This record gives sequence, C-alpha cells and structure tokens, in this order.
Amino acid sequence: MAVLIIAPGLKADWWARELHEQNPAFDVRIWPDAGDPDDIDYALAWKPPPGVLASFPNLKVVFSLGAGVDHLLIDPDFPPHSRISRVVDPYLTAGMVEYVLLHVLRYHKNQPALDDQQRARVWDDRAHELKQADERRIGILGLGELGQAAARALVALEFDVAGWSRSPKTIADVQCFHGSAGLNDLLARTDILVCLLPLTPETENILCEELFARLPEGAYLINAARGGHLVEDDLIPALESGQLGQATLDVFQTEPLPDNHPFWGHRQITVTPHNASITDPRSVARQIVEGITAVEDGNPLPNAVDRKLGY
Ligand code: NDP
Ligand code: OXD
Repeated sequence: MAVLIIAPGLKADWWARELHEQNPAFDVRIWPDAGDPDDIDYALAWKPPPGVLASFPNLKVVFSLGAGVDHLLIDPDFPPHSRISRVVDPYLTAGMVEYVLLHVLRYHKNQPALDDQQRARVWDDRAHELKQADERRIGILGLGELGQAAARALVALEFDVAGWSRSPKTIADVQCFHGSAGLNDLLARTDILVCLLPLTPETENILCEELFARLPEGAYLINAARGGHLVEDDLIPALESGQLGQATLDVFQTEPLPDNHPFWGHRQITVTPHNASITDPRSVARQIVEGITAVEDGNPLPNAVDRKLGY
C-alpha cells in the first residue's frame, strides 16, 4: 500500500514528513516519482494536473488537501472508482471565521472610508453612519462547515444573521433560507453578503449583475469561496453604479491574479491572495492517516464527498 502526494506548488515534503510522523510504516511517494502506478492506493491532492490521477488503477481514495473539491472534479478523467474525502478541520474553520469577521467588521466600522480619510489627512468623525451590529444584516451563502461557523461567530457579536443552503436548516438565531425561492428573500435583507459556497455547476457564476440587483443598494460583498462564483466583468460596473459599496475577494477566476487585472488597483475592492484560511498539514495529516486506517479496516470514509452533488 502506497500513498502518493500530488500537489504541485504546495510543500509536498512537509506533507510527507507529517504523514510519516503519524505512521512511519506508510510508503509515501511524491509525484512525479510515483514508482509502480499499481502500488498507489491513496492520493493526497491539490490541483493535480488533469489526467494524472487516472494513471493509478488501484486508487481507492483521493484526499483533497482543501475543503473544496472542484479542483478534482474539474478533471474529466478523474477515476470513476475513486472516492473523495475533503478537509474538515477546526483550524481551517477557525481561519475562515477570522477572515469573515475581519472583513465584516471592517465594513461595519466603515474602515475603507476611514483609510481614504487618513490618506487625505482628513479628521472627520461625522461622515459615518451610526449602525449597531444588530442593525447590520449579514447574509451567508452556504451553511456548511464554514458558513455555519461564521454565522455563529457573527451571532455572538449580535449581528442580524441569515444564511442560505440547498436543503432546509435550523440554526439558533440565524434566519435560514434555502433553494432558489429562498435566495431572493435572503438577498433582499442583506447588507453584507458572504459567499461560502462550494463551486459546482449550480453555484458557478452565482455572483452576477442579476444577483447584485436583488441586494439593497450599497451592499458589500465578501467572496472567500471560489473565483468561479463571481462573474468578474459584472463587479466593477456594480461598484461604480453604487449597487455594491465595496467588495473583498480572496479567490479569482485566474490565480495568481494577473498583474494587469483591474481588481488590483480598484479603490472599492480588497484583494487577498487565496489565503482566507489555509490547510494546516500538522492537523490534517493526522486526519488523513485516520481516514486511510478507517478505509483499510472497512469503516466509512470520513468527510466523504458526494460526487453527484459536487461537494
Ligand atoms: P460544505 O460542503 O460544508 O458546505 C457547503 C454549503 O453550501 C452547504 O450548506 C450546502 O447546502 C450549500 N450549497 C451547496 N450547493 C448549493 C446550492 N446549489 N444552493 C444553495 N446552497 C448550496 O463546505 P465548506 O463550508 O466546508 O466549504 C465551502 C467552500 O469554501 C469550499 O467548497 C471551498 O471552495 C471554500 N473554501 C475557501 C477557502 C479559502 O481560503 N478561500 C478555504 C476553505 C474553503 P446543504 O447544507 O443543503 O448541503
Ligand atoms: C480550500 C481552499 O478549499 O483553501 O480549502 O481553498
């Protein structure tokens, strides 16, 4: 039984060391030095080049090195017999909650305008609306591991929180909407929209001109999910017309964001380099070893992905 790490651009050596520390008996290999393809039972993968996973005929499980699995399912040759497990980790969740809180609070406290004032050496404490947290309506797209944790943290700060998911949910102090009818109701009551959806054919391009028009004028957008959720050409017109007030983007159609991309220099856009939250090998390698052990013992695969749903 061998475990292959296929993560070009990530610190594959670090993952190998962590796996080895958890279970020194594992035969861990780093792609492209896979050895005999028949040996490979498990893969740890992040953005593997399309077609590569198909070359391992005995691959039982692919462990995504992130919460999202769109980077795997985009591969038309993804082996049909392999299951997928994804990262669900308290540190990854905490990192995302911190990111959401940081940027929600930044908008709630009107910080972008204060930054402009500082650059212009203006001292003006009157130009800002007084809004309490319970008057600020936050809408979260996606009420999974990350969306629910963010919702709870925002509720703890007294924000007026609602969320949207595919299936109905009940979450204390969070107004829950679901399905396409529910989306309209969520958007109509949202001052700050946070996207924490998985990227699937149903959610691709969801953040578009038509959706922005359903938000109250001047709403803020925080997209920490995937670049494929946003129709990038629709964003600047929405900001410049005032339909959106500001946007914080951690993820982009093309990453790294190209040098000449208009988002870089736009004063209503905050760009972060897809680091809202980062998988920590020290914590996740242990879970992957436990997952492999579970499968080898005939137990259910933890954090299994439903390939039909795409998340
Ligand atoms: P989960 O799978 O736990 O949650 C997904 C949520 O989205 C669920 O509530 C699900 O609904 C909802 N959803 C899915 N499809 C639809 C749909 N068509 N309509 C309405 N709701 C839908 O995912 P996580 O919370 O763990 O992660 C979310 C995403 O965040 C990841 O897929 C990844 O892309 C991104 N991410 C980004 C990071 C970054 O650094 N920028 C870091 C980590 C993750 P239901 O509950 O009904 O199934
Ligand atoms: C993830 C990510 O999916 O970091 O975990 O984007």
